[in-house]
Amino acid sequence: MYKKLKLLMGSFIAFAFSGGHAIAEMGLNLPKPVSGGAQDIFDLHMLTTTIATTIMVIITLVIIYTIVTFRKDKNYEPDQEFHKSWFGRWAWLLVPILVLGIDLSIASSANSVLEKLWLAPTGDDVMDIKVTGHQWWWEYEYPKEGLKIESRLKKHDVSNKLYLRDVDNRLVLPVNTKIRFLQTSADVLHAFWVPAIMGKKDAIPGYVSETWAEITEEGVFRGQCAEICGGGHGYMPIVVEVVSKEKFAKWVESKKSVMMAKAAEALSDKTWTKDELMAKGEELYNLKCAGCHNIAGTGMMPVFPPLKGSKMVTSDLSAHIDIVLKGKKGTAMSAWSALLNDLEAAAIITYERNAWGNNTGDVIQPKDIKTYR
Ligand code: HEC
Ligand SMILES: [Cu+2]
Repeated sequence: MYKKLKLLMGSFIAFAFSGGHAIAEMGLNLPKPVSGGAQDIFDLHMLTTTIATTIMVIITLVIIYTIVTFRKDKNYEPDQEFHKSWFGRWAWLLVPILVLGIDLSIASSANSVLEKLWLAPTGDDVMDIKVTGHQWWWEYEYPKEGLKIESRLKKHDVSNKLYLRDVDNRLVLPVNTKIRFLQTSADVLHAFWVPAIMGKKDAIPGYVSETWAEITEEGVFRGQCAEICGGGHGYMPIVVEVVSKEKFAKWVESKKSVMMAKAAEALSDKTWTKDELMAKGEELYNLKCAGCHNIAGTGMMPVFPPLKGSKMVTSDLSAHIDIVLKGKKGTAMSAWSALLNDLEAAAIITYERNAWGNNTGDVIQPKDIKTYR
């Protein structure tokens, strides 16, 4: 028995310490807010926590006092006439009034915070960011700036402090600017949430929900998808980098030139060699498709089919191109046509048809994709 208990204690302690990285992240309070809205949420949280803690302390003291003072071994005689006293009569009215008063003082501040967070500001000085949740990564669009960014989990080893909290491409935003986040989803419910910056709303397929913030501090702020969205829900962190307006303008220019170069490459009439397509395809596949179909193309049955040895991938080319561009309704295989240019789609499909022993020898060129669009 004693041995068993020791074993149990041992495993409990091991478990508690194995959560080291999670615990390192765990401050005692909400993260420090860096926008008016987040500050309001923070203040509301402090108000309710203060009220709740005060009530808890008072009640605990009363209970302790009661237990100690009125205990049986002191031969305390219970007061049988208590309900006839002044307090005994009025307590039934006064206590509910007190409780309701506390409730309403919380509710009215909560309501004004909600009203402020609910409606995003509009106007020329408001910057829009379209946030699209995908299984399992984030797409950020800057409509006015003409920019698009794909942000995915950066793989880390478990000992890293930012384990599961870092991404390849950050959402870069200017400081002291009203920003409206237009959230939607390409597949299932997600929620774009960075606690230091704004309130939380679901990203819903076929619908746009708004959150907004005016961030008053430069820095790096982290969040997570806050609506359970399938097996990769824990693998779609959010990293926002807030920079000065000048730095932001420079960043936009540099990103834009990279985007233009990529677009020009895709539009050129060049005929690509198999090796070039395979190299590009492998990189893109591992980044965008392997989350479901696996690096080794083996899929994850029963939901995600293997591409290695798949009948479609080894024979039916038009069905293969079709499912990659248009997806398959009602499954997690979404349409990639808007997310891949002709070159990228050609490279990925060439890779899938030749990797992992698929060896079809097929080489798909960007112009082949164009005819399918
Ligand atoms: C979120 C998960 C997910 C991602 C990411 C994903 N797929 Fe799929 N894919 C699926 C599912 C689920 C199916 C099965 C659909 C069905 O029921 O027929 C599928 C089917 C396929 C098929 C058909 C296989 C067969 O034998 O029927 C191909 C080809 C394919 N995906 C290619 C890709 C490519 C290329 C990418 C990356 C650009 C990709 N997929 C990304 C989930 C995913
Ligand atoms: Cu999600």
